[in-house]
Amino acid sequence: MSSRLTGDETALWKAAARVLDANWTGTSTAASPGLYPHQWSWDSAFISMGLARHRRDRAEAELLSLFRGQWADGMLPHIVFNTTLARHAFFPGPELWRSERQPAAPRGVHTSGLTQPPLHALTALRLHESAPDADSSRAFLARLYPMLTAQHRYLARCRDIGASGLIAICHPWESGLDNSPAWDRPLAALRLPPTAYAPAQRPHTLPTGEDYDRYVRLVALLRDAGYRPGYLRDAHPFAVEDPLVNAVYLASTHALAEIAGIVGADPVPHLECARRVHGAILDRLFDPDTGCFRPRDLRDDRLLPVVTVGAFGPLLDPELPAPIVRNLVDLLLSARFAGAAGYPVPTCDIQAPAFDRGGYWRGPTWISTNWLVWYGALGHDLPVVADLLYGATMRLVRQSGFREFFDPFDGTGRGSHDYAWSAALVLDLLG
Ligand code: 9YW
Repeated sequence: MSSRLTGDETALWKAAARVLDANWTGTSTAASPGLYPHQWSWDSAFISMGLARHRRDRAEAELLSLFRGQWADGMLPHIVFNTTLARHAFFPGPELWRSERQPAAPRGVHTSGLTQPPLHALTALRLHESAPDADSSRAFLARLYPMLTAQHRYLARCRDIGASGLIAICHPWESGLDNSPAWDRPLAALRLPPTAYAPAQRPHTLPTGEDYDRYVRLVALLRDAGYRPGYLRDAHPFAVEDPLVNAVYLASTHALAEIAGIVGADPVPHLECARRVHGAILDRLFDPDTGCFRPRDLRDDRLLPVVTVGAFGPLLDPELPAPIVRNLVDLLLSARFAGAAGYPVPTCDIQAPAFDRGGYWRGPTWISTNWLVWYGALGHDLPVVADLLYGATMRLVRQSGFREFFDPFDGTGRGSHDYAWSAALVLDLLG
């Protein structure tokens, strides 16, 4: 803990550290006690950043434990199941994914067959930047580098479905923003076979009903096709290039180039990949008419209509042109986002018909997306925006605790309590 914290900040820091301690399973961190008892991929990356400020040993263990679930083709799954828990501790559990039947999946560990935003190289570099012991940190990076490289190679080889340099998500869960209104149109267009899974098995705080039914059917299609890259590319009905996912991919690709330099590997292939992704984000996901970024549906080659918090993802691109940065800041501060929300950043444009202040990723503020926009703002030297996000995030957790998500107007906490990434990212922000 930093010695320059005020009394109030020290209390917050200690409360956040207590959440991470309580959620530690001995080898990794449960995303939230009760509701999400397993290890989720991008949660793990955020959590590791917080652990780095509190329990460095656990920060490294967290990432290594996640990569135990990495498939032979490099795919890093979005859930690594805790096999010591009852089989039905979370639905959908291993029985939906059946990873044990996939030749590429690791033995002795059950995983999902989808991935999530590839934040991990950025996390690894951030861990290195705050490391007390440079030699041991370099050794850790050298151990992780081949796994990170394999993860990025998988994405470039198997997820560049549009042959554009960008990676595509094949399921809303892969975006991390599960029921975002961004996915409404491609989901509505699906013609899917019925499934045997009953939505009633889900806890009431999670999206259920017709959308949920579609999520499960999409998984069944992927699974029955053996999660094959050829199927994903040519036949799977859901394939979207998302600006937030691709901006995270780009930031992590830059981080991978830096890590390569630190561990004595060649950074050039990563820099070349970064150049391509940067160009493709601008060419394919920026809409000059509205001045913002939106996801591209690869199945009908159109930009999706709703503007969400994902529009600010490209602030993570260090080379984003200055006029576009200004557009994004204007949009962020406007009445569509921070201008009308006491506790920004709402996850959907407040003026969009789909906006729902209590609807999970359809409006509420989340600490993870706040952190990503804050980090992007710092990279573009936007102290006013960064301070706004820092201040809003601290007010949220002071007022409502480490909740899963928050009402963007009055800051009421919603969803699960003691949510690990909310605590971890507060530790990272406090420094
Ligand atoms: C689900 C664990 C996950 C996050 C996702 C979030 C939620 C629930 O919780 O998903 O059913 O997978 O949407 O981003 O990783 O915290």
